[in-house]
Amino acid sequence: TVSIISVKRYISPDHWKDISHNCGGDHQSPINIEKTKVKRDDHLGGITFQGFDQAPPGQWKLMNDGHSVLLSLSGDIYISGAGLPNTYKALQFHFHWGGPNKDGSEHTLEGKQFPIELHIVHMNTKFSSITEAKKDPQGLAVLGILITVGEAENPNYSTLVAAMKNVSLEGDFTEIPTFPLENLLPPKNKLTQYYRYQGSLTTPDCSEAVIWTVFELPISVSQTQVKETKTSTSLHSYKK
Ligand code: SG7
Ligand code: ZN
Repeated sequence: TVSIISVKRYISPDHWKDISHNCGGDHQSPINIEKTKVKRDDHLGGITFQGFDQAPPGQWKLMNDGHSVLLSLSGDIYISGAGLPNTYKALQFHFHWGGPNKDGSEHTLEGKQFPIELHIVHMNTKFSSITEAKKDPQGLAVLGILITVGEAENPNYSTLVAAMKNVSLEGDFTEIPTFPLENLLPPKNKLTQYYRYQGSLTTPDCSEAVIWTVFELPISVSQTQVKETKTSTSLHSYKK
């Protein structure tokens, strides 16, 4: 008998523009954030978080999509204010990390890369699908949370890392109990310190449809938790 095996071709980020025109655009993410080039804008103000302080009913689905480990959110979770042109609904969050011995944040601060980066993806409520939202520069709003190594284990992160071990291969999924999303944000009194710019999705098709908010302060997890994240799952590559 002959078996036909389908092989997924590996495409490095340098060649993403060959498969998706957007990836060669002028407003591509991620970026290196340099303080000397940032302008302070006191009119932006703080983000209004809605539904971040409670665990919605039911469970959330965690899956390995090949580029990241992604958690599909349910419940009424929204952000607005802070210069955003509308209210944005939280759809999913996911993580980016490097190889076992390589940092993996996508955004860098003054050239410094962090071990892991968390993205909470929100869609402008005037749209009803990602496909529509991706065509508009104000279609999506992503919150970027940098993750650094600290002394203590982060209890909020433990459930997630434990569940990641169940989605080690592309296409795998599992269910996990919901929790208040604010558990994954920097401390409340630091949330007004963020960087804002107009950018793109960081994976193909690289649509330039994202209002980025990258928090200045990282959250911290233990060295063991970083290691567990990096080894739990196998993924493709990133721009960084
Ligand atoms: C990951 O990054 C997934 C994608 C996400 C993409 O591949 O999380 O999510 C889905 C649902 O495919 O794309 C549209 C979208 O959220 C890029 O997201 S990112 O720019 O925040 N890294
Ligand atoms: Zn991302």
